[in-house]
Amino acid sequence: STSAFVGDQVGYSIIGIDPGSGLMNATEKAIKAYNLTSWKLIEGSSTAMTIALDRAYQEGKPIIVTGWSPHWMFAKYDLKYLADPKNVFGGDEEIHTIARLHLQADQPSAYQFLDNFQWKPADMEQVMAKTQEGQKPEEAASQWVETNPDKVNAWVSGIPKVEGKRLKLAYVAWDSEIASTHVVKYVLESKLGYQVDMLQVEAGPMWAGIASGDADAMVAGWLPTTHQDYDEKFKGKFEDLGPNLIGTKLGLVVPTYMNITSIEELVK
Ligand code: PBE
Repeated sequence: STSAFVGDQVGYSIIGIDPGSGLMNATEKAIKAYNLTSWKLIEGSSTAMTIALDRAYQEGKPIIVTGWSPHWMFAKYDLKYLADPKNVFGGDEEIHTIARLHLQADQPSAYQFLDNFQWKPADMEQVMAKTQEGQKPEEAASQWVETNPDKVNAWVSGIPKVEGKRLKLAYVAWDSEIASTHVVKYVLESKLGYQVDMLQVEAGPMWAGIASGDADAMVAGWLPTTHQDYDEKFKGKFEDLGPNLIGTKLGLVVPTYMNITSIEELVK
């Protein structure tokens, strides 16, 4: 019957996140690449997406969302990525730390720590899980830092403490970046003596803010594919300190109870 087709089941809607995120751009590309002409991508936010997912999941209803890893939703629900045979969503992605120009000369201690900062998807997921359970991001971050002294010491050992210095971190309210940015802020403040301001913006302004020097750094640069447009647009106006996390993934995500495995099956 026609009502069995997944498009009819979900109203030809893919639940997206914030416009300007790499994931939304990639999904628009996927809609073209796979010829999903009757489908629409719904703009919203990370929070709205997870609320819609939770609601559908509780009722066992079909839903297609834009998703990424690391993310707490894969621990909370049984989910799967739809296969992406055209590789629109990219392969191995890394999250990079991006600094404004001259940060090394102006703030050597912060720069050195930011350059050292790197962790694993499982680390980030621990912080995200706590936040999801209802802890404030500040508490989840400080708790993680204080219970992982070996990892944290490796980031800060030998770096001179500062006094009376401020630093501005830009970030987007993606669950993964809320976790990482709060951890970095807490380490800068509690271990190195900085006072850190967090500037919450959208993806484009985040990159623009580093390029213009309005913000000092961010730990949310998804490369080489997700933020490729921003990377190219601002080339030469920032310093890439390399990956702080390796092992990410992006794509279209559905509950495992849905009888579908590939984006190609969305074509009627
Ligand atoms: N995300 C999470 C971001 C990067 C971090 C996948 C939602 C994006 O730009 O799409």
